Amino acid sequence: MRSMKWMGLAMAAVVMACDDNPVIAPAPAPVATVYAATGDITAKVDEFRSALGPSNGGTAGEQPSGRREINWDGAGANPFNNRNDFPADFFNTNVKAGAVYTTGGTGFRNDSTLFAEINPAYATEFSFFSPNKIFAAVGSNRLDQLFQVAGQPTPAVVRAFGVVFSDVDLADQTSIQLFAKDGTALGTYSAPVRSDARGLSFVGVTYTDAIIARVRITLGTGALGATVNDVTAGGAVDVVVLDNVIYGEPKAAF
Ligand SMILES: [Ca+2]
Ligand SMILES: [Ca+2]
Ligand SMILES: [Ca+2]
Repeated sequence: MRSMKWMGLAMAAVVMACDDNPVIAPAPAPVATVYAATGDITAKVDEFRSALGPSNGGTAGEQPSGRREINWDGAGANPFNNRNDFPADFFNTNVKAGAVYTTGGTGFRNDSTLFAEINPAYATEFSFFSPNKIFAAVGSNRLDQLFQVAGQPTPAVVRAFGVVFSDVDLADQTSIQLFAKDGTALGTYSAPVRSDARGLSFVGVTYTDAIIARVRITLGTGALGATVNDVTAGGAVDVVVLDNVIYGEPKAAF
């Protein structure tokens, strides 16, 4: 069976060669559309939202189109705020938005104090996009977002992903890296360096089809810490945190 298949391919190649068209082109790589902004990022974030469609909020079940968005600000998260044990699956159990997180660190923190309880100096570095909670991994500057059908444990894929970051000081250190469901890396997209007093940056990517199964979010060059100061505050680490996470409707990944 296998050899017959090969013969068939060989014959096809000969036929194509006779046709003056000897090159069998591989399938083209998916084309990404990138949205990036720093300074006043509102218009670019709105443009990205519009490209994805209306918000499906915390509606359970796979919706035909639209987007999901996590702003970390809802009252439902209050019991977990300003602690280092924010539930990794909060945004597909408590709130059915199809997002789960992993990290090589020790946990996650949803923070209403600009992380001042970790390090008082952070309050002058960080700001929020949506008032007033912001988010980071604990013990690591990396976290991965995986997708599930909203309210279900079914693995899912999305066609778009974007993040608002706070206090990106160094170029090409804060990024989103996208992976397909077979683990193939689709691309890495850096957030622009901050450019105004508020210090927010945005980067987002859309594809035509839902092909993103996992996103690695890298926040600057090191984890937050009581003795870890930012590069613009006399320290050696570019500390960065995130606010709004915006992504396409999670579709069951068969
Ligand atoms: Ca927020
Ligand atoms: Ca800074
Ligand atoms: Ca920084």
